[in-house]
Amino acid sequence: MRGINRLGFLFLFVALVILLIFTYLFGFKHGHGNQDNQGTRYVIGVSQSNLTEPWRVQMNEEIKKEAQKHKDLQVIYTDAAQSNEKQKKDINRLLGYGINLLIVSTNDTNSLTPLIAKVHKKIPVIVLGRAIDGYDYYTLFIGPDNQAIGRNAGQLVSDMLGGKQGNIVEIQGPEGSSPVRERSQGFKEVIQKHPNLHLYNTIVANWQKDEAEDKVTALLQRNPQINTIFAQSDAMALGAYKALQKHDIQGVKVIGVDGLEGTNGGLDLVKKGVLAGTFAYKTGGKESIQYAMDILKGKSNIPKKIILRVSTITHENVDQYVLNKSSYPKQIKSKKHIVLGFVQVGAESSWRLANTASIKKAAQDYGIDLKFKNANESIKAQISIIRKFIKQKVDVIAFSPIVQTGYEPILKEAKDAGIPVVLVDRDLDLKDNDLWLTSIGSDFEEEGKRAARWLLDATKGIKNNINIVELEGTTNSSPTVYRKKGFEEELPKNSNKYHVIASKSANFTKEEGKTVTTEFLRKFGDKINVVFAHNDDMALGAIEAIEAFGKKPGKDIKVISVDATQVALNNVYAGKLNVTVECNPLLGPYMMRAIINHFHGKELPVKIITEEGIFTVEDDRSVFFNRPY
Ligand code: GYE
Repeated sequence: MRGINRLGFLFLFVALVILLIFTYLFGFKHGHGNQDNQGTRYVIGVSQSNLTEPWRVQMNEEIKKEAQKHKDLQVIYTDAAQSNEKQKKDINRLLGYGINLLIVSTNDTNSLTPLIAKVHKKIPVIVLGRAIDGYDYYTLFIGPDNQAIGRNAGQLVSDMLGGKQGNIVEIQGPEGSSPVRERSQGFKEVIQKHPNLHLYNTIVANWQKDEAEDKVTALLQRNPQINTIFAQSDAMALGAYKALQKHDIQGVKVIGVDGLEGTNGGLDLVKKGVLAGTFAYKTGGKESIQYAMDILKGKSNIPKKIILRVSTITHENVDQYVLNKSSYPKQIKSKKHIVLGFVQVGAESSWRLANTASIKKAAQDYGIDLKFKNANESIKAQISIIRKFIKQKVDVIAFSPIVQTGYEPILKEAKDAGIPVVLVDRDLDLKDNDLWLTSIGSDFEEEGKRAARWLLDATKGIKNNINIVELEGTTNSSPTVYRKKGFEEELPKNSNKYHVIASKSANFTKEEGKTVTTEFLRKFGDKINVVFAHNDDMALGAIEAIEAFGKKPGKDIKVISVDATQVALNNVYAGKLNVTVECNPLLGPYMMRAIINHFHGKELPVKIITEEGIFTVEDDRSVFFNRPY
C-alpha cells in the first residue's frame, strides 16, 4: 500500500510541475511578457501577415511597446507566414479566444476581405498598413497613402535622371497585396508622363530580400541596359543592390520604400549610399493600440481612416530626418493655453453653419483660445486673414481652403514664421504636404461614389436612358472636384444608359441651386430624370425649381444630394429628396484634439478621414430625427 501512495504522490507532483510550466509558457506566449492576467479587461488579437519582413517585425514591436502601457490589456499575436489560409485560421483562432478587437495586416487583401467583413460584424476591426477596399468592412484603417508613395517614387526617379533616358525595373511585393497594386499604379501614373522614362521590366519578389537578389541576378545575366530600380520595399531594394554588386555593375540608382531605422534599414542604406532614396513612414503599430483602446473604451469621434505621413528621403535630407525623428515626442509648448486662429469659408450652407458651431464649441470644451474669422467665400480675404494671424503670432492657424490651389505662398509664410497650420474640411492640391500639420475631413470622392451607387441600385430595373443634371459646388473646391470625380467614375464606363447631360456650378447655395435647375428644366424639360447636387442646399433649391415647373421632386425627377443636414432629412422624410450622403461637419473635436496632440509633441497623421453614412427614402424614419446638425 505504502508503495502505491508514494507512486501516487510522485505522479501528482510531476503533473503539478508540468501544469505550472505549461501555464507559465502559455501565459507568456500569449501575453506581452509582463501581463498580470488577473487584471486583464481587454484582449486584442493581432493577425500579422508575416514576420520575415523587417517592417512587420518593427510593427509588432511598436504594438507591444504601446500595449505595455495598458495593464488591463492582453495582446495575442499570430503570424500567417505569408499564407492566406493560415491567416484565416489565425483570425478564427483569435476569435475563439474571445478577443474584443482585431488588428489585422493582411497577406492577400482580397482573399482576407470576406472574413474581415464577417469579423467586423461581431467586434471592432483595425486594418493596419494594407488597405482593404471600401469603407464598410472595418472600423478604422491606419496606413500610408500607397498611391502617393508610388507617385513620389516616380517623381524622384524623374528628378534624379533630370531628363536623361531612364530604363527602369520595378520590383513588387506579392500580387493581391493592396500596397503593391497602389504603389505600382501611382508609380506608373508618373512614369507615363515622362517620355524619357521607360519601364523595362517588372519583377515580383514577394517583399523578400533574397528573392529580389536572385531575380535581379537572373535579369542582369541578360545584360539589360537598366539604370534605375524602384523596389516597393527597402528589403527588396537591398537584394537588388547585392545583385548589382555581384555583377560589379555601378551607377544604377536603387530606390526603396519603408525607411526603417537601424542597420540595413532604409535610412541607413540611404546614408551609406546603397539606396538613392526611400520613402519613410510610421508602421502605425503604436497608433493602432492607441485607437484600439479608445474604441474599446467607447470614446466618440473615432476617425475612419488615419493616413500616415510619408517623407521622401535622399542623401541630402537623411541626417536631418533622423535628427527630427529622434526628437519626437517633444514637448513643443509648455504654455497653458493655445491661441488658434481659424478662418472659415463663409456661411453659404447649413453644413457650414454646423461646422462653425462645432469648431466654436470644441474650442471652448478643449480650452483653446479661438480667434474666429469669416472669409465670406472670398479667397483673397481668407489669405489676408491668415496673414493677419501670422502677424499676431498665434500659436496655430486652421482653415478650410475655399479652393484647392493658390495657398502655397501663404502656407510658406506661416512655415517661415514657425506657425503650424491645420486644414479642416476642404483640402489642397499640393505636392508638398509638409506645409501643413494634418488635414481633417471627409473622403469626398467616396461620397460621390456612394451617391452613384445608390442611383445604380435605384434604377437597375429601368431599361431606358437615365439623364442626369449635376449641380456642382464651388468651382475648384476639393468637395466639388472629388464628388464629381467619384460620382461620374462610378457610373458604368461608356454607359449607354446613364448620361450626365449638363453640369454647372451653383456654388453650394440654395438660391443658385434653384436658378441653375430652372435653367436646366427650361432647356431639357421632361428629359431630366435625375438631379445630382453636390450639397443639400443646392438640392433644396432644385426641389423648389422642380415643383415650380409642375413636377414632383423625388418621384418625377429623382434628387440626390450630399451633407445629410436635418433640413435635407426632413425632405427625405417627405419623399422630395431621395438620398443624401452624409458629410460630417462636426470636425471641431477632431481638430482640437489634433492641435493639442501636436503641442504635446505627438506626430500627426497627414490626413484624418471621418466616419460617414448615407440616408435614403428606404431608411427607418427614426434615423432622420434628433440629428446633431
Ligand atoms: O458639402 C457644403 C459646404 O466643404 C464639405 O461646403 C464642405 C462643403 C459642403 O458649403 O454644404
